[in-house]
Formats: sequence, C-alpha cells, structure tokens
Amino acid sequence: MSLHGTYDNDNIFAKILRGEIPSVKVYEDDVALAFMDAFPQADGHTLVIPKGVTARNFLEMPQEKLGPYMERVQKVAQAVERALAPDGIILTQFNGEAAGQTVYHLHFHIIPRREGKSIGT
Ligand code: DGP
Repeated sequence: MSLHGTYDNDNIFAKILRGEIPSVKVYEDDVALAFMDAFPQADGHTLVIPKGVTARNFLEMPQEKLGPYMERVQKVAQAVERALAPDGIILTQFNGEAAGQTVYHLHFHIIPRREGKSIGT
C-alpha cells in the first residue's frame, strides 16, 4: 500500500463516523470525533479523527482544516490528562503502511503513559 491512493469510503473509521460500527465515543463536534482504541496500547488509549475529509493521512489533510482538527486533538489530550492523570502522554500518528498505519483515515493516537509501565501494559 503506497503512501497515497484513493480514499476508501468503507474504511473502519469512515464506518465509525457514519455509525455503522459501534465505538466508545469520548468527544464529538462538527470537526472531529474521539473514541477509545479497540486495541489499546495503554489504559485510556484514544483516537481522534477529523470529520468531513477524505484525508488518508496527515500529508493529505487540507491545510485550512488542519488547525481546527489539531485544536481538537489538544482538547482531547487535555481531557485525557484531567481524567487519568498520567505521568506522560504520547501523541503519535502514522502515514503509510511502511510507517505502521493500518487504517487509512487520518487519526492521532493519544496514549497515556505511566512511569514504570512499558508500552502495551
Ligand atoms: P494505525 O496503526 O495508526 O493505523 O492505528 C489504527 C488503530 O485503530 C489501532 O490502534 C487499532 C485501532 N482500531 C482498529 N480497528 C478498530 C475498530 O474497529 N474500532 C476501534 N475503536 N479502534 C480500532
């Protein structure tokens, strides 16, 4: 799978946005949806996806939509901090299969970290 290609309207996150697949939502407005990752790398692992775009990854995100989307990513990360009081928070985002991306609708991972706990625990 190359870095760019046709946006698949039936990717998992598009289906979550349309309500065709259930998700545990933690934030939603007209710009973005945040929900719990189904395969969490740590307690509280949350995903934030933009609405109304066909961006497979960060590189394809229209510039004028990037600011509002990133504001939501920060807002949700701040909410995760308030809710879980982690020692640290990883913000990460993969572009392309070679980089580890598996779902081709732009998303940021928000992963709370605790001192002394390795990733995946
Ligand atoms: P990435 O490797 O960056 O494309 O991460 C995709 C993430 O999506 C991965 O952490 C697992 C998560 N995921 C995959 N399928 C589902 C699903 O059906 N529901 C939810 N909530 N998360 C999913």
